[in-house]
Amino acid sequence: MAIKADKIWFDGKLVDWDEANVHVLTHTLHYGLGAFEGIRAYKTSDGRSAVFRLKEHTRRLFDSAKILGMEIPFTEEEINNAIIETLKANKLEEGYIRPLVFVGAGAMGVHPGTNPIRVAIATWPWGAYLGDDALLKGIRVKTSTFTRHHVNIMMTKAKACGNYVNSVLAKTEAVADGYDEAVLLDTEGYVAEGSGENIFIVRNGIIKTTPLTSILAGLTRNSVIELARDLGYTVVEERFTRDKLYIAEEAFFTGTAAELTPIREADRRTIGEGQAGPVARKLQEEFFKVVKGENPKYEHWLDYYTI
Ligand code: PPE
Repeated sequence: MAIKADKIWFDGKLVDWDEANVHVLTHTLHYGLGAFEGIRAYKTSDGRSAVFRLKEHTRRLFDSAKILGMEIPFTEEEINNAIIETLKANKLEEGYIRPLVFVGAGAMGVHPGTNPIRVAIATWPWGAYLGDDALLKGIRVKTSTFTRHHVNIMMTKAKACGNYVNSVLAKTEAVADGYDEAVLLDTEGYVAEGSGENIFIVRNGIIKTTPLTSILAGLTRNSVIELARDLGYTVVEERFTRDKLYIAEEAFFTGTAAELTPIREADRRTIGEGQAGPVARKLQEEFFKVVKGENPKYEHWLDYYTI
């Protein structure tokens, strides 16, 4: 799917979409050392728009850069402002936001040396990540033949560009095999996460999700845990095996792009009733209320703007 908007924020200023280009010797293109974010903005019920958990996403971008030893030549506040500026420049009432920090061209060789650290922010309209039916009906997943990262091989707390080779391999395999998404196991064989989502299961009414050890600390995961506890559900962060997923009453993915996507089948086994279950549906409903500004308790997760 081709995406497009008018402007991209690039190293401190807005440039035309078609002008936001880099040299082929861009260091990150060769070696993968870079960090990115995925953020969503939603149209709120009062006619304005709001970025969901903007500050936390920007904080994670800076954390990722720190882990990777990259110094971002802007402050967090400057990036927060730049994100809003880009959404406005593109007249986007809602959409997806992709900040990217990368090592520019200069010297080649593994050592990034004094190559410039560059920052781009793109925004574009992006609907349901896993297809229009996914949010309502749920998706089919496959346990990947690719293992998720070991904590001392890739930096799993960083949303690092290079980490996503593993995700692309797993996703491509799953789609080629006729599934919607991959579930990756960790290096010890426990369920870790999707190629671009965190994972939850429900059994005996208790919601369980993978602990943060080797997965990306998803902000949707964090939000859903808080919303679920607020609604009176018990949520435990505990590792579980793939067969626990098979016998779950419900399972679902969370992520900025995927939002809250129910899983209806795993490795050809129907999960629960084979459709979005009541817990997933309830949490989805609450989540969409929050992002649309319909729950005053969570106003602090929203940064409003108007076009
Ligand atoms: N795990 C992984 C590996 C991951 O990539 C994401 C986000 C998450 C968990 C959930 O994190 P959060 O968005 O903070 O709830 N994946 C992003 C990129 C997806 C893509 O295809 O690109 C996203 O959802 O924006």
